[in-house]
Amino acid sequence: MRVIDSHTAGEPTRLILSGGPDLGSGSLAERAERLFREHRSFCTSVLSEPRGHDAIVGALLVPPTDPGCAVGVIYFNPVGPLGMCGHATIGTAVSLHHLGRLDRGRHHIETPVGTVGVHLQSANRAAVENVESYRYRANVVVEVPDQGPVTGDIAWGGNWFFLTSDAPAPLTLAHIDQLTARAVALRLALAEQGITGRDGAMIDHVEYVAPPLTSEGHARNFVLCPGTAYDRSPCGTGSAAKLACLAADGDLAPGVTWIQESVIGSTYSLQYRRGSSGGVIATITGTAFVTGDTVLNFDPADPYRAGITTQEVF
Ligand code: PYC
Repeated sequence: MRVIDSHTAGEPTRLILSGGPDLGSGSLAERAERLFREHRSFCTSVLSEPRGHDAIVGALLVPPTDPGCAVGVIYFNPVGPLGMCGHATIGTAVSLHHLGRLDRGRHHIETPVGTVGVHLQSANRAAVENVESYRYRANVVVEVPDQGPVTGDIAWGGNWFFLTSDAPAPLTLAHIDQLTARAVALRLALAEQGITGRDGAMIDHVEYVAPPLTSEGHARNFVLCPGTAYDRSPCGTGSAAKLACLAADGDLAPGVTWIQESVIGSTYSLQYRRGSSGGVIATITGTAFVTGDTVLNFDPADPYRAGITTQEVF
């Protein structure tokens, strides 16, 4: 199986070029669902140890249903499919350019939650025009065991997020273990208390937000992804969800630049325009680098060929 590895603002993407399962026809949402239902060991074998680690996001190239799209992509991490993925879209565009398969300029990419725009500005920099994002509920209080009440907003940015400024520790690498443990407990409490996204959708990302630590940043975040890995980048879909909340509060006007810092200090530059359904269309600009062009081997005799994993979403 040939893969191209990259990182976007520190967050890794593994683009699968060949050797993936045949997902048949249907919408990308149907094919993404089929990927995890019928080919789970493929997902864990490609992403989990010993070939990978929990933070890697897979990007499986599939034929798009819309002939106007350059490619279709299904994003997934070791515990399940993602709707959209900002960092992996930037990584995919940069990796396809590295292979000579995508020219600089504007393209469309089909994802399970809709078509996004990609403007490949240079060999390493791309701007993603995301699906429409919106705040679903504001000032939601969740009772978290050993933490007390935590207040936050629920927003859609291509995945579901609970965003809160009730961070348990400074958003720095020195506090990763504490941030992760608290965010996992918060996500579990959301599920146990029936607090969901629209139509009962599970909230699988938790985003702590705090003031920036650099002079150019506007805010810093820590984002827990499905499973227990945190996003090394500022999380493209999480940053879009943040912009939807800022727009809903009247705290950021369309077209104004927002610099979002991640917990490792990497940044995305964002702006938004109004969407047709009352939300925002965020543009997420970031930088990616190709780190490997690899052939993965799967030896039938290898007891760990399907990866080492016990993790469920929680
Ligand atoms: O960049 O949208 C993102 C993302 C989601 C999960 C990991 N990265």
